Amino acid sequence: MTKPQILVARKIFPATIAYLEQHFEVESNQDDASWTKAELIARLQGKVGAFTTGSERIDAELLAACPGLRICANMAVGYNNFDVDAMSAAGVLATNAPDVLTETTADFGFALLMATARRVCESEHFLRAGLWKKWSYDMFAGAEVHGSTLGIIGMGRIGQGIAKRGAFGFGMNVVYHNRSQLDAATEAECKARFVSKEELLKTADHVVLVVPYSAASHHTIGAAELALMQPTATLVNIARGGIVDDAALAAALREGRIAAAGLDVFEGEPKVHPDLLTVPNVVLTPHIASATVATRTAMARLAADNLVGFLIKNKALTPINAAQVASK
Ligand code: 8YV
Repeated sequence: MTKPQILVARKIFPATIAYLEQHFEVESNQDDASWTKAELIARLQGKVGAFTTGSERIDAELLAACPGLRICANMAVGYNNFDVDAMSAAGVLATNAPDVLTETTADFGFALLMATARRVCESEHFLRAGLWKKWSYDMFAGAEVHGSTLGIIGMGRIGQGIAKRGAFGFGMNVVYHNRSQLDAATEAECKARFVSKEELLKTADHVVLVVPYSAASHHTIGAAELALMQPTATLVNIARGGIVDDAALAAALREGRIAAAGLDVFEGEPKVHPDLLTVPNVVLTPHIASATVATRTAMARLAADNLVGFLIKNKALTPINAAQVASK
């Protein structure tokens, strides 16, 4: 019997490819670069499934050009690369990779918060440049973390992980803002208090962004929101590029309107706004919040299992639009 054909849009673990090859005829991207949309469409011809990694845009134009496609499995919890309405209309299942990355991503959020508040990268560059000649009372004096106020915007699974680290690990006073308030039991588990976005921005010593990207969350933090923050406050973005207005942030950092920022995601990444590259008080990392070997392996396996589950066993593990596709 011939196996169903699938496409793996980016280079991934050889073990994941080997696993997929047990079930499918697999064409996979072996290049370090991503394919253009035209290349992706060309390679999707004849394929019933696509393994995507969070950056391939799956929209009405692509779906119309690939009528045989039945599922796209994202190796990412975020799925703003999917036009889910267009996928549902075309009867194409969308799946993501939640849960397996929650704790690892929360760890990284905290790593970035610590590095930002305590000026870890700035001081390391100073040392490497041979500039450390003497002790000085205010050398790289940063912002206190323990006992300070942590403000989390976006209180999903990862936001809750960060809240627990802050509250129980560092004795922080945790406030959060979210589309809807969490139930009392979850709030107690996280030791976190719901506040308005405005109150959070005005009172938090450290603001961490963990909201999914959508048209509604575009520029959740822009010039107006930065103006509400304290000049001693720090901002961390591990959510998505586009949640922060990077140009406005670079200006606020340069002018000392906030103390520092830690960014793992950028508008238009892998390009980074040039102004962010020239301000010293920002820690910049290349979208690696989920990047441990174990977690990336688990994410790849879950995306692969969604393809196997849906195309072979008729049931995906973590579908996004199962009901809409079933009703087609
Ligand atoms: C991914 C992420 O590594 O899961 C997400 O939403 O942002 C990261 O964990 C990224 O999308 C590339 O796969």
